[in-house]
Amino acid sequence: SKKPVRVAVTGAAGQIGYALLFRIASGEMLGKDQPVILQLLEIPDEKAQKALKGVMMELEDCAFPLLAGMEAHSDPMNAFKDTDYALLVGARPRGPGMERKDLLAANAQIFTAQGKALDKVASRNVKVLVVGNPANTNAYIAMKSAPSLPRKNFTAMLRLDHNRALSQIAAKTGTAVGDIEKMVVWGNHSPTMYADYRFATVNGKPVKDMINDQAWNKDVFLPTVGKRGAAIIEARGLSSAASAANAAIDHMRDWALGTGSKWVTMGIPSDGQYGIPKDTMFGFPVTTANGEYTVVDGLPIDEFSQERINLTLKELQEEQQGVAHLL
Ligand code: NAX
Repeated sequence: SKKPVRVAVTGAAGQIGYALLFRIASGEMLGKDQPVILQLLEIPDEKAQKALKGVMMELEDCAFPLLAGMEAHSDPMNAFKDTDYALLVGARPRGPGMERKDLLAANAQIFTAQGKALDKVASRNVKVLVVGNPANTNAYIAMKSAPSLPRKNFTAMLRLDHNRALSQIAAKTGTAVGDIEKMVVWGNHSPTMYADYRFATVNGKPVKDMINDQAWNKDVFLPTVGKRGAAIIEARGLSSAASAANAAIDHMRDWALGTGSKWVTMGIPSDGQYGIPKDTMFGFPVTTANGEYTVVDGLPIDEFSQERINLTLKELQEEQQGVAHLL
């Protein structure tokens, strides 16, 4: 049987953690033949550590055959030791009266420390996914704080936006979500993201021809996908957790195991594609194979799309400038 791999998860006692860990341990992320060792990180706070122990008790009680080990940590230098995968879920939420720049600064502190720890102790091939918000900028900070690791190892989660877009298109066109291909979400994981179905097909037929309604795109589809997180909070009284965990599983599984020719969206450091400045952590269409992703390059960008891409890029650049002095 395969040698176990190490999977670090931060914010492990939080709501996304609770929807995520059981699926990793059951093999849904890395395959039903891949044993995993979970290296779980929470803040040193007594309540958080105690809650983490409770989650670990439940993981034990599942008797997952693939769960080869489990550790609780409060220091990233221990949690990230030799880790092959790191899912950075924990982040500082916006508190009452907290300004955007305070939120950025609080998270910059967390992700600088975690980036440095990954740099020192993680596997040199570690695959990092940042879920904690602001996800793109947190991933950017971690990447910049880990200069000895390849830049391409750092990614941000746009997959929830991608999956939300797929479901909206399936509902609109009356088709099966699994038959839709070539969806793209450009930019930041925020309401400025640009979900783009211009290239999407259902069983080979162009989605654009099936919808052919630019007003629906602009006035219904984009706001629905962009504000879906807020709609979930409004309905559930809590932010998206199971769907976020599901997206994290999709992202890591596709990165690790490959998509073939299927397009998926990942937030990755730009190499300059589509005029996005180098290192900007930006949602791009990618395909994956052999543990590596490749940007789907050379797609035509029309005027409307360029405007939307510029808007989400501008927001990301402002976020990055907001933390530049902390790096
Ligand atoms: P919770 O507040 O339920 O859990 C977060 C957990 O992280 C807490 O247990 C907290 O103690 C822990 N934590 C905080 N700082 C930490 C640190 N420095 N090291 C280790 N652990 C730390 O939040 P949850 O609903 O699980 O959401 C987690 C993050 O995901 C939030 O930042 C949230 O905004 C973000 N999301 C990102 C999404 C995306 O698509 N990229 C979608 C869902 C979600 O909103």
